[in-house]
Amino acid sequence: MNNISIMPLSIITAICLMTGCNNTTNDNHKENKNIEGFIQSVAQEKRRLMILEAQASWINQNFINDDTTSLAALAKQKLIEANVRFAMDAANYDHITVNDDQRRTLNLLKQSIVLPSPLDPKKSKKLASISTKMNSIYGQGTYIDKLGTELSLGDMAKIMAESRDYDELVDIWQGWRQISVPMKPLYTQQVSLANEGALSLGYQDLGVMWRSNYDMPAQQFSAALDNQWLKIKPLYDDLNTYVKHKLSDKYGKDKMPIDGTIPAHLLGNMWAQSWGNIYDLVAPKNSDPGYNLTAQLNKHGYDEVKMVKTAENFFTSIGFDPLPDSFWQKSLFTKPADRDVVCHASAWSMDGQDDIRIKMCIEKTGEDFATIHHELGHSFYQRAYKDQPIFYQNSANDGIHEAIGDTIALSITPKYLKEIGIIDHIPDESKDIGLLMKMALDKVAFIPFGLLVDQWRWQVFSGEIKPENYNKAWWDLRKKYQGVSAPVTRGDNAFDPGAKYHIPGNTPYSRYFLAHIQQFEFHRALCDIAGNTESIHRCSIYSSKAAGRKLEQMLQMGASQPWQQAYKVLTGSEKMDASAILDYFEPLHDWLKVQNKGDVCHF
Ligand code: X8Z
Ligand code: ZN
Repeated sequence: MNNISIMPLSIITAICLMTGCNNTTNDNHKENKNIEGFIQSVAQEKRRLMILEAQASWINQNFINDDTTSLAALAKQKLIEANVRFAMDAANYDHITVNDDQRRTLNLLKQSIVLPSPLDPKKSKKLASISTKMNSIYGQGTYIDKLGTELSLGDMAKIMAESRDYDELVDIWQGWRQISVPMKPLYTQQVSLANEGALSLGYQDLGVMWRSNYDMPAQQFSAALDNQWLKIKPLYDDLNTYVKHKLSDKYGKDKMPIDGTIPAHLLGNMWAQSWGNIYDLVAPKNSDPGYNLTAQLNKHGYDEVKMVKTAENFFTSIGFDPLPDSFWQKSLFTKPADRDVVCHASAWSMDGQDDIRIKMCIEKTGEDFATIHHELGHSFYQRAYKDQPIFYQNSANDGIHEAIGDTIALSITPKYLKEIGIIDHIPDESKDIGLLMKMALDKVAFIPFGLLVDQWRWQVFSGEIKPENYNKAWWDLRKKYQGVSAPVTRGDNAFDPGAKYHIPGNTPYSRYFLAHIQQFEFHRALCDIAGNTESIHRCSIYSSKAAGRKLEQMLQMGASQPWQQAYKVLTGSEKMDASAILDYFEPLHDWLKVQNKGDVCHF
């Protein structure tokens, strides 16, 4: 390692074997000095490389072209190589007595690399270049439809949300999936290189490495996810059955047989991952809340900046400091007309300090209003932990990072919308089933998708799914967990997982599964602190300083302690608990069972 001036522990051990090394007090003191020196030099080097990588990647994703892709790949390569070296050096301290804090830092250094490369610089260069290239392919992806119109992903997302024309939806659905065909050989190569990297760090494969990042053995983590899913499955199954009947009414039994799987293009979303956009097709009679958030935002003249300002105002109402000026100057809120950008919403901390930004091609819809809150959850988290050492500048587990903004968005209730002037009347309780239905289409429908993406990836990394079966295995899992199927036969070269941002983007996905359960726990805990007396789905923590203080207390801990401790600060418990989401949706679940008249799930 270039600028780290410690003696590798392997050498210390060898010298001790020769000399006896019986002066333990002195040795422990020396080791401690060594470890502190090691940690500090790593912190310095890591910060330097992370800033360079963030800058190169920001520019690349805001101005995608061959040059920026190549520069971003270089910066990524340097960071990955350094992270792998840090992890290997950290392993040298495995059998040395260090304090708890130092042990946690060393463990984080060894575990939290998303894409480990082999040590060979040729291979690490290849890995960084493949991964940056796939990101750019995704960001530049478009589809030219039958009329010759070039459609961006945003254009297509709008059609998927709004069109009720079966054939048009099929066309758009398959059109977007053409962008991922060239990714398949790249992805296959990437799996093999990253697996080699994981192996050199002592993990069986990359999936095991990803699963080892949750303050529990990797095996236990997979079991914990399955366990949570089994609790939520009965609610999901009843929602799926109800939706299937409604789609059958709309499109006919030939297109949507009630004993079949749901064709993936009918659910209002490009990936069939959240279904809120087909609320109009499934809205419960007599219990519709009577307003449409998208329409209300437009009616009140909300533009992109006003939408972000309104979300910021929620956070400041509960006691967080406003976002810095640089956030407003440097963020990207609208899709530029003149260049390719990666539009998928993301939140960035450029320097681990105050330079925080979001990048999002905002559409003026209720859906994007919620996503803005999601992104600001990341931003306020990043700010809250900025005084932690660099190793702890992260969430307690990755699900929690994803859950914070969503937790706040659960407080976008009719009462809150009236308070800020977006709606005029609060619908009475007889309309709650409609509100819960809309929320369930977004949140409950997502849960099996949140689980299956990494089920697929873990099996790909372990070799259980071979490249020739990548696509078939993807659809097998879609069927098994979601009861969703491809609307048309997929070609031999199709690589449908690649058409989902997080596959070329290499973002682990279990985090969203966790977040969709955790956010209901956090919401319940914060509503208790805020003194809520209404049903949990009617609670908004808007303006509750007490709730904000408790939330901030957890956020400030960053990753300094096992996630169970952070959890305890907010929820009083060290365990994930699906009862919060089940309680939230209990009235809807009871209602669904009556509607389904005992019809069970058929997929
Ligand atoms: O990717 C995201 C966020 C950025 S972290 C917009 N989400 C997942 C997705 O879009 O697939 C939020 C929900 C799930
Ligand atoms: Zn996120």
